[in-house]
Amino acid sequence: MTQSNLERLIFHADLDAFYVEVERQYDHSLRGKPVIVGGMGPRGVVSTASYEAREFGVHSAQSTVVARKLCPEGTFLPSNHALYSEISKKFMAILREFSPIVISVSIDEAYLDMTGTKDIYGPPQKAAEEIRKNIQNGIGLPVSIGIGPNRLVAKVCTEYAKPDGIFQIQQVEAENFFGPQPVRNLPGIGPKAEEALGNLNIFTLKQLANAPVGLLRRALGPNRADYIRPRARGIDNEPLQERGKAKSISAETTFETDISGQSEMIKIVKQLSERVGARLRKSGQLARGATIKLRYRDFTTITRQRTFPNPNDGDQAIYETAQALLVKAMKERRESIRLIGVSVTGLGPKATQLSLLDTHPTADSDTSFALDRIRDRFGNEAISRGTQ
Ligand code: TTP
Ligand code: MG
Repeated sequence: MTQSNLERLIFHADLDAFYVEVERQYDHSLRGKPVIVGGMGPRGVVSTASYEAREFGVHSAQSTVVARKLCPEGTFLPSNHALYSEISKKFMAILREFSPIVISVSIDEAYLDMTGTKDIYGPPQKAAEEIRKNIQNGIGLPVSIGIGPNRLVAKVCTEYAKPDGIFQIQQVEAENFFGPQPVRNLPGIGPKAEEALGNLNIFTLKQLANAPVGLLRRALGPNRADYIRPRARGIDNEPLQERGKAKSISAETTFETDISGQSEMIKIVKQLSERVGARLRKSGQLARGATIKLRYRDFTTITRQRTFPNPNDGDQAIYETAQALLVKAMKERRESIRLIGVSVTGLGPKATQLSLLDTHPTADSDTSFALDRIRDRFGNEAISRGTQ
């Protein structure tokens, strides 16, 4: 399997039947048997069930009373949250040994950005095996790992990896892999959206991906429809970052008269990139990607985003990415523009990110720092990199 070192590589790790497996470490007689952990009172609910108990139809959030009826031979245990959260911390700490960018999303689940780690850990499957081995050795628990080009595909892959396995899908395979799956398999589609889509005779992700935009927008609302449609093909360009902590630094220019020349636009993108870059470096953070915003003469506004091969704070990386996005957008819609904006997204602390992922020398960053100092002393217009 070929995978360039710069392609995005996201792992999603999720412990198997977490609470049950912890209990099994203390009582080996529970291994291989139906075990249910949860609230034991009359109003208690199942926290989780072992895979053996799942065969009986027992599942999380079900009433324990119902679970007992479905699986009378199961062992029912109360949960011990303090213990589980202590083990969860150890789990996350092991994951952090493999990547500085680990986003934990629940007690037993996290995303790891493994982009550019091939030289360190070898191919993704091997890296995932290594993680599984360290988790087994460190906390004695089985874990499943989904591997994909983005968070969305990695998450869906974990479902196929479970239990106790690894499953990988590359970006080129993602559309075919997603196509036949029911819409409900797409993270973010709950029972309500499933029903709304079913009313439109949309049952599979392929049908969802190919559905007319207007129809979807009416059924799901415009924002949700626009968000979900590319995801049905396995496309997800969001940088890996804590939800709700999304931060960006941006600069934009509105023109007194609309501009139409591409070289003029590129010049402006360069200035905006340098402005954003200087603010980014001052903030002491690295960005994971850049975005451009274009507003056309008729006020329609688009944004286009792209992730950097490595977290970065150099002007050149921002400018090159923003320029490529501009050129691409202009190919799609050649029209005069009234506003251009450039921003950097997916900001994170520098010290940790540089340590592992950025194995390349940061000449861009160093040069940009030097230019910042000159600009600080002599003003913004004093010096500018040559346009290539
Ligand atoms: P999950 O990862 O959803 O489930 P799991 O680890 O038990 O099983 P698997 O990942 O193999 O499918 O949730 C992790 C833990 O969170 C789970 O062990 C118990 C707890 N939990 C609840 O308490 N209530 C719930 O409704 C769910 C879904 C999980
Ligand atoms: Mg789990």
